[in-house]
Amino acid sequence: MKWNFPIRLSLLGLAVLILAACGTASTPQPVGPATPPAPSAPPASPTLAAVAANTPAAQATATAVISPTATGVLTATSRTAPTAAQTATTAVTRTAATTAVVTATKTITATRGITATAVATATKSVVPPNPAAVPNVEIFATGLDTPWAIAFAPDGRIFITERAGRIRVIKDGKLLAEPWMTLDVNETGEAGLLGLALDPEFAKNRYVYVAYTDRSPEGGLRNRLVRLREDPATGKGVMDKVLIDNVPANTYHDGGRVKFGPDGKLYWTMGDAGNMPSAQDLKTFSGKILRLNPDGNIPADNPIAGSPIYSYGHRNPQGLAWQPETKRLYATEHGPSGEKGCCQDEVNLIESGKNYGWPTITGDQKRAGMVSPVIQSTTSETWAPTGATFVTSGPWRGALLFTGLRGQTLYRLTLDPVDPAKTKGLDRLFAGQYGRLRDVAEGPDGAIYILTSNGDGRGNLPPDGDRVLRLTFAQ
Ligand SMILES: [Ca+2]
Repeated sequence: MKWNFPIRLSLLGLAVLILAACGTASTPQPVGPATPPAPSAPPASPTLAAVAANTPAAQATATAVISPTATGVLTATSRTAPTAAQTATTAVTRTAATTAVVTATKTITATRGITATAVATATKSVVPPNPAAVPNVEIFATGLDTPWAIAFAPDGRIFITERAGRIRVIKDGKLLAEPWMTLDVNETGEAGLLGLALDPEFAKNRYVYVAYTDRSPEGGLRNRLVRLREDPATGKGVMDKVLIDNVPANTYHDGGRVKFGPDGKLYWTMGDAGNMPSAQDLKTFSGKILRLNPDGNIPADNPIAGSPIYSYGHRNPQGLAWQPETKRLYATEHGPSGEKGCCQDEVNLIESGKNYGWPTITGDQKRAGMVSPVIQSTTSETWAPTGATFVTSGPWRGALLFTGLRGQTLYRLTLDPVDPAKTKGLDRLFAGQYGRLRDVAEGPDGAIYILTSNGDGRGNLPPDGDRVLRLTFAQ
């Protein structure tokens, strides 16, 4: 027994979905309504995906979905469907620079001896990125004091740290006057309240993670990573748990970036706190990128058993970003400012357990057992790089953006799609226009948000304070 499903149009009318099914059956079942309606909005995922789904009574339907933002390397995947008698395979191919094809195949053997195979293929035009596209820049919020990190809650709120210890919230486009929480920090030099990340399950558990510098009971500076919690009764933050305490601190080189990786682990960057050799010492957390479970325990697959150290040999890393399709981690790092020459700010491809060289090597120097940066700013240019993010949508998608303090620039780095340790180009945007730039992040609305840092003692603060800039592109 053989039958064909009708051709359907789906995916915003752009993708053509050809659905065919064949099979044998002792009692052929009528072909009911096949796939549910295609989603009216593009999938959020930047990767290509194919989904095969079953209808009851041993009929097979398959739907292929292609994200319009798909770029880069496409891979084939396969999986076994939840019940033993079902198998599904998905193949993703790219037929041209601007076209991608997803084929999903599903075979079902059901209880009544029916075997059905469905094949679905969807083709979608993929508009190529246009790095030359010029964004509209909106001053989204003003009146901030040295903001350091920005993060987006699933309920639409935007959380921003201010280095003096305040966690501010933008709700419905307005910066709320009253902080979500004020922490007792020690704002001195580059230290104070720094990074912030929301738990991936924030909607359920309301956990917020921050890193800050304060004074220990003995009076010395220390860095700590803590978990906060939003009290549902008040909508305000309260201390929940100290995850790592008493990490050496200084008035400078305190790292401070806090982010969740796509692996669900919590990452925290730590600078050398002015003690250069400590970056090579695996007994201290200075000069490291640390990786934790969200509850503060050590992940079993960390490179050093029982240690949160994920990579070492860092001077002062302050930006983390994961390439969406490959999950590769890139980090920005401040190069020397006199103690070992000048400049040579870095972007590194971070891999588990690797040594990034500080203070033994700088810039492009190489040494066995150490990893040199994918790009560095040379001895004649200073970026002072901090926040970083990959762009997943719009004409800049695929680029790694990072902000510069001293450079007063938004840097747009194009990585080599073949060799992840090489780059294809670096563009410098808005040089000097908005002053010192601290953090950059892509919002859930696809806009790019940037924090200025002109009130940090090293810039020229406008009368309306530090700002959140919002970058969008004309449709
Ligand atoms: Ca290095």
